[in-house]
Parts: sequence; C-alpha cells; structure tokens
Amino acid sequence: MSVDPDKTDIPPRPELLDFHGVSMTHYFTDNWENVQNFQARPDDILIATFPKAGTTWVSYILDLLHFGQISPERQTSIPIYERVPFLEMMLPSVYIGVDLANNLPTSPRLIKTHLQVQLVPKSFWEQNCKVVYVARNAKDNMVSYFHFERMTQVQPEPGDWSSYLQRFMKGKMAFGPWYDHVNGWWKKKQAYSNLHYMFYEDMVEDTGREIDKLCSFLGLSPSVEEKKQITGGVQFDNMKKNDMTNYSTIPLMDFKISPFMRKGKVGDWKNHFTVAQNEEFDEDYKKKMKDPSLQFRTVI
Ligand code: PPS
Repeated sequence: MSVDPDKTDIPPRPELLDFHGVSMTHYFTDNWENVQNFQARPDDILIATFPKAGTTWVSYILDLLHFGQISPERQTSIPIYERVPFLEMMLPSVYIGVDLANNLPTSPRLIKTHLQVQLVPKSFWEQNCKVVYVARNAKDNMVSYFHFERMTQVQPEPGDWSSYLQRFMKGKMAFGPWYDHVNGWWKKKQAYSNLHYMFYEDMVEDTGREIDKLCSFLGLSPSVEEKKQITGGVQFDNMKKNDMTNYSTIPLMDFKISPFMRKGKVGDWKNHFTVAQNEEFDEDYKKKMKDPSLQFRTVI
C-alpha cells in the first residue's frame, strides 16, 4: 500500500480525545487493536519521538545507514514516510501504518512511533528490539508542533500562540504531555538497555558525532566515504530540497502556511515567546521536570 494522492478528501480537523489518560486524536487510535497486536521481529528498529523532535531526520539517517549502499534507487523513489512507516497512523485508504509496516520488504524494518512509552506494543519489548528515541527541548519542540498544526488538517486547530502555549503546558495535544513523553522514555532507558536516547540539539551541533554514536549502537561500520556522504545528505538544506524527505509528496499539508522542513534550528523559540511567557513556562517546567539526570539545551 502507498499514499494515494487522489484520495485527498480529508475530513474536518479532529478533536482531541482521552485515550488511556493520554490526549490523542482518532487518527492514532482508530486502528488500535492492530497496533497493539503488532508483531515485532527481533531485528526491527523502532524510532520513537514526541512529534516534531527530529523523527524524519533520524529516520533518514537510519535508512541511509542500512540501505543507502545496497539499494540506491530506494532513495529516489520511495518517500521516507513509506520507508519508515508511522505505526499508529490510520487514514483509511490513504495511509495505514500497521499495513505499511507489515508489508515492508526490508530487513531490518524501520518503524516510527510517537506513542508514549507505556502505549508501545509489547512485542517490541518481548523481541528486545533496538529503539532509537530522539528528544528535543520543549520550547523549540512546541514551536515546531504549533506550525505543524497550522499547516495540516489532520491535527486539531492550534488556535493562537498564547493559547497553544497553555495547551502545551497542560499536555492537551496529540500524544499527550511532552514532559511525560521525554521522562517516560528516559526512565525506560534505565531498565531496557537496547534503547539509544539522543537529543536534537546534539544532532544540530555535530551530526557526524551523533551518527558515530548511532553506528556504535546499531553495530554498523560504514566506510569514511559513506559516512561523509550520509552526513552531507542529511543536512537540513539537502533534506529540504529532497522530495523523498521533505514531505512534498504527501497531499495533507499546506506548505504555503508552513513547510514541513521549516527552519531546523535550535533557539527559534526566542522568536515566539514573550518575556512573560518564557517566565511562566520556565516556572511550570521546573515543577514538571524533577529528574536532574535529564537535561535539555535551549541554545547551543
Ligand atoms: S514529525 O511530523 O513528528 O515526524 O516531525 P519531525 O520529523 O519529528 O520533526 C520536524 C522538525 O525537524 C526538523 N528537521 C531538521 N532539523 C535540522 N536538520 C535536519 N536535517 C532536519 N530534518 C528535519 C524540521 O525542520 C522540523 O523542525 P522545525 O523547527 O519546525 O523546522
């Protein structure tokens, strides 16, 4: 199955619903039985993130590391959201993540999820799958999510910036509170050793270094030339130009409002938060982020 650009009759924006205590929209819960019963294989690699934390970037890196040499045509013909299916996404006759994942011909299979850790299908843990989690600082993550909600009908209406900020602090967005997400996965890492927890800011600071860490986690040893090619290919400007990674082939997004590959920066939050909003946010953040071992950088 692939995304069918002719089937673009997208219904009105979804409302948030409460799903096992987590805010979600029906697009991510309609196929729940099949999501929950998904049969992972031991060599599957799960890429987990809060939305807008760098999923596509890491997906592309992993895809290039695994398949860039053996199947170059894949890079020019299959969009990243099909190479790395979004497991819980369910848009009937347009995109069914579970079916896409089940039909992947590759080994390993790379699979994307935005689920809070407690909602991940249990077969991933039973099969001891490798998991790559990417986290991004809350302020930039929120800014990116805000612009994403503005431009796609499959997300709830974001409202204006100041009400969005309140919603973010309350966790009233698809996939629930950012705070629970990054903390839940961080705790999981303490008990589950096959989890590589990485940060968007580190990727921006030194992509090559973070690719090296990924390779060591995944047991891969690309040649110097290959690594150089990958590090170059995944830079923001190159991914923005690349139709297979910039989401321009998906009919559900209005790039005139905001492109998927928007800015790719650390610190864009400074262009959005007022001084008062920043103080209020920081105050609330301190109450929610109590674990001193989990630290984020909002500037680099
Ligand atoms: S999604 O919809 O949840 O899968 O989105 P996701 O891919 O997680 O996040 C999109 C943001 O990641 C930025 N991005 C990058 N930044 C730097 N370098 C590269 N190569 C890169 N690729 C994607 C993308 O621009 C979105 O962030 P913002 O801040 O909105 O630009």
